Amino acid sequence: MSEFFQDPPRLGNQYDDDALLRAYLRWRLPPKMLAEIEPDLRRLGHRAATDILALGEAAEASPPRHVPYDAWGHRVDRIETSDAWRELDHISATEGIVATGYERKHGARSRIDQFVRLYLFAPSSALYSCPLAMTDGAARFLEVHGDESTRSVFAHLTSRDPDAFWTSGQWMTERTGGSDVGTTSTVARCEEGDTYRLYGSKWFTSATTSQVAMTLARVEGGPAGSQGLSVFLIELRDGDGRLRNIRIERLKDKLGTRALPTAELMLEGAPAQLVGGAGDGVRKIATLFNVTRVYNAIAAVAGMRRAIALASDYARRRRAFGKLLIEHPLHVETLADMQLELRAAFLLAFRVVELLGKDEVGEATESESRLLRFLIPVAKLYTAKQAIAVTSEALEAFGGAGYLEDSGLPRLLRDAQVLSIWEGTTNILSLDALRAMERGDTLPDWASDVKRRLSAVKASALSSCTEQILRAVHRIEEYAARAANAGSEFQQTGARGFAFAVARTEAAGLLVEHANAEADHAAMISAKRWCARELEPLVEADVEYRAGSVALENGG
Ligand code: MFK
Repeated sequence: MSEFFQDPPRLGNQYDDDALLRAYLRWRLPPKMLAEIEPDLRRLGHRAATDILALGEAAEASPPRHVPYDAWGHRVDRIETSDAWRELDHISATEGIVATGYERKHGARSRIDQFVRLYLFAPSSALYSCPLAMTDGAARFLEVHGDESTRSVFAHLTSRDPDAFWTSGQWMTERTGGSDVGTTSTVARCEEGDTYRLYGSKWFTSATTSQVAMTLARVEGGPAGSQGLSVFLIELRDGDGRLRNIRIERLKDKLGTRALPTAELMLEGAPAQLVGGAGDGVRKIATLFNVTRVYNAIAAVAGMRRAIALASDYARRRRAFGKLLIEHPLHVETLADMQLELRAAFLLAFRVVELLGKDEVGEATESESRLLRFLIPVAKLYTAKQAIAVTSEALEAFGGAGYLEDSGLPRLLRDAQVLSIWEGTTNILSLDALRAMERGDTLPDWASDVKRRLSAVKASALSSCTEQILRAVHRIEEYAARAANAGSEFQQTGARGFAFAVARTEAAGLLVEHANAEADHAAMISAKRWCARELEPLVEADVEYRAGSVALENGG
């Protein structure tokens, strides 16, 4: 009797195999542009399943190491990374993962081109996508707030030449936390002109092997709060590769993102350049973190797609109860739910990418710019939470193998878990969306944008979906008006429910618009299923009860 061995899941070309991605590109790109970029995407899709995947796995197997001292007792603070990690840096330059967005060969649509590359690259890259996010955010920051003196750094950050390519870190988080950034205690002492020295500690610093970093500090004697902060550019090392008055305390011991060197460090008079003028640092650095939040959303949908690709392949190999998993109706139903979640999140994330691209080249209307400001936190918080749910479900689809480290599967979930934590937690972003809505009076923009897009939907099979979405928009508007009357505490209590309702309704509009344009069976079924399941109940009306019940159950 022969022994049974289960086949592991396999990945094919991650561009060719992704029907949703290809349908989206056919829908949103002019055929000429798609024909131009498709060979690159197909090649990257192949690499994502072959050499880049192997490098990502090698980087994960050989995490970074902090070497504080050399053999003779000198403080050296080296962070040793694997060859694979460094190779991923080179590949991200040559594949133009950041550069494509700044070359703007296809105008506003260049961001679509770029973020599709990221989508293919990220899930194989062992989180090299994190330094790239910070690099892109820093590039955008310098494009908006920099001047002649920062031009060469911008050129490094957006280079395709691996020898010239630099990455940037983003050091906002201090011991006081990553959310309440206004309490930053790092002090900047002026030397002359725009040159300062920074003193303080940074608790989580992304990608500490980067050549530069953007950080916040309070110019000595400046006012408290976020208005008193300014943004600084640090070049980490001198010509001999030594850190410039920066001491690395330790690398963080994290649940996931293990190939990524995240350090805790002390700034002991690190030379830094003030960029964008003194003060209003949080408002200015928002240019950076709005970009990194879009990366987060794309990484989230890319992670979901990878988990589903593996689970779907496995379902075609794994036999149980006499047939393949893919022949079991309930298993198929579970995979279909995951795919639907991905489809909705994908369209939401790329909607934000489209708006970002338009905004950056000056083609967005004022209303679209306000919409972008509102939808960035909504898309980030929603896709992050769904990525955790979908990757968790995918692990279950493998049974016990999904729980074994050497299957490589648990990493999908560990790396998804960070997505709702960094770059603004779910609650912080829910409150941010609320503020963006109020300050910009954005809800009418959003409602009329959804209605305008639905008005173009002609397919009669989608008419009930359209009605459901219009009702949902109406309920959201009613809720927002009622919450505004009830006061800030009521609004804040309901902020998460509100943000999720907006996310689901926005996604519903996009699913219907896409189904109408493609008239494809999967798109139609997805739109109907989503509208039937996700649009009721949308906003929890009873937020007062919710707040009260928490207090009661905790003895308050
Ligand atoms: C693997 C484990 C970890 C790995 C580590 C990786 C490295 C670590 C990475 C991190 O550190 S992740 C944590 C990153 N932190 C954040 O993303 C910040 C989260 N907190 C927020 O987003 C808060 O909402 C915020 C800090 C902005 C609140 O601060 P304030 O001082 O109360 O801000 P306020 O008053 O709301 O806004 C100040 C100004 O900024 C306002 O401008 P105006 O006064 O002109 O109106 C805001 O409109 C503006 N602003 C705030 N958020 C904005 C924005 N503008 C545009 N876009 C936004 N998103």
